[in-house]
Amino acid sequence: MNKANSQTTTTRYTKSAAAHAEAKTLMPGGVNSPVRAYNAVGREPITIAKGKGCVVTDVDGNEYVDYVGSYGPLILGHAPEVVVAAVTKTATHGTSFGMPTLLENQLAKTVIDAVPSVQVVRFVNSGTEAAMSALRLARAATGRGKVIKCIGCYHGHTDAMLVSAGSGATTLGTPSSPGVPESLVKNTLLVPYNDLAAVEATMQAHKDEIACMAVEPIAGNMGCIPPEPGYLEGLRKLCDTYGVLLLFDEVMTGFRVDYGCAQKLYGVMPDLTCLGKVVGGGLPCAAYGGKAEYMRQVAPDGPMYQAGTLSGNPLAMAAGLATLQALKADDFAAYAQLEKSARRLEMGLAEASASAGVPTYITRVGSMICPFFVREVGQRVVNYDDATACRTDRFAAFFRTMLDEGVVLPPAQFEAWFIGTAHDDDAIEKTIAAASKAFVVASDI
Ligand code: KE4
Repeated sequence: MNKANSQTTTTRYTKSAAAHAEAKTLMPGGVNSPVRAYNAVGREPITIAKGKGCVVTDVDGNEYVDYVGSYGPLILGHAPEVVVAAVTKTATHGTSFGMPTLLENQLAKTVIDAVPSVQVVRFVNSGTEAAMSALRLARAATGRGKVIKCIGCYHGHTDAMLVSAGSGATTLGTPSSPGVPESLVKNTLLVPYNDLAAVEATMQAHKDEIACMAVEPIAGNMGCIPPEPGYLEGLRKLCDTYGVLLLFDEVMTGFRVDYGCAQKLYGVMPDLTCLGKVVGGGLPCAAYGGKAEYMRQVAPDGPMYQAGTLSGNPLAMAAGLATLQALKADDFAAYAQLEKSARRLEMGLAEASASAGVPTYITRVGSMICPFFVREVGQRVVNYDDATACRTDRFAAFFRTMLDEGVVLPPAQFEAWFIGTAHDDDAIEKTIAAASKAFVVASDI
């Protein structure tokens, strides 16, 4: 193991180490979301002091090119002027009312105009809340109880979705967390991602029992795994055949891979859509939406209950609006820029891993990218089994060296990296140079 990587707290990380030591006495794992604890990469987390553009600075003053991007929301980078100005101005007029505001109308109109399948939308505060609510709506609208989800896809921590796979292709899930009783997951059916036959078999075996098929149109929670050609179209057809609602969880892909989300990129229309991350521009905001015939069943139009104190709050609405307006500007110029930067990074990573003799399978959809540390050259990653077979030990070593070189990545092989409009050529080239060193270190593992 490279000497630098064996050190968890050199002088470079002294203040982060102290901050984390204190945090662990106060919060579970010293964090407010488990992935931030760095358990998958064998070192302590850095504590961030500030961010600007594509750079974050830790409490020791170290600067990093950032590909976490808050796990997706920061498509414009940290503290973009347009968002800061909008939030600051809005805050001077109040932060929350518990009464309707025009900002909610404005963001709702923007979302409905942008997302092809969404006719009516409800704002909530997190992706978990969006997925939980959309699932409840699917069950209410169909009168059916079961849901299909893909092994390795993540739809937030609502009980029904905290399900791990048993053996076999089509499995009744078992709870993936203590505190989730069997009774709450017995209606959750699991299939491998990118496997239409398993979906058809499940729908056939549970005819008239399934309310919806929930899926990330691009799986972003086991790395970045694009749908195989025909997969999404096949899900649409199967859902139509069996009277199952198709729920696209676009919390991560929404406005990320296309202004019209993955559903526009692939031309497949779901019945319900979850949004999050980018739609809130870095503030707590998410949404679920879809066809009016379903959404009009949500209270108070209809009987399906869902509520939230801070849902649609002005600060999140202002941040989301400013972000989407920036993405739309100059005929969606941001997406062309993101594509250019992401393609350059993809090529650079491929060249660096090849020259270090480290087998990788690099996936990318727009500004979501993931180098999988596969075991053999030529191996593909199309589902959870493929992803979990990767050399996570090599990824961890790669991660630690990248951090020492001033590049901070999502701290697990099973996360996507996010490129934003603030990642300029210098940042991309610095990342590729760091990766050249980090792949050599990983090759020693
Ligand atoms: P939140 O409840 O974390 O806002 O959203 C849950 C969620 C729902 N659906 C998809 C497709 C998601 O990617 C997420 C959250 N993504 C993770 C990233 N792997 C959030 C990071 C974290 O858990 O800290």
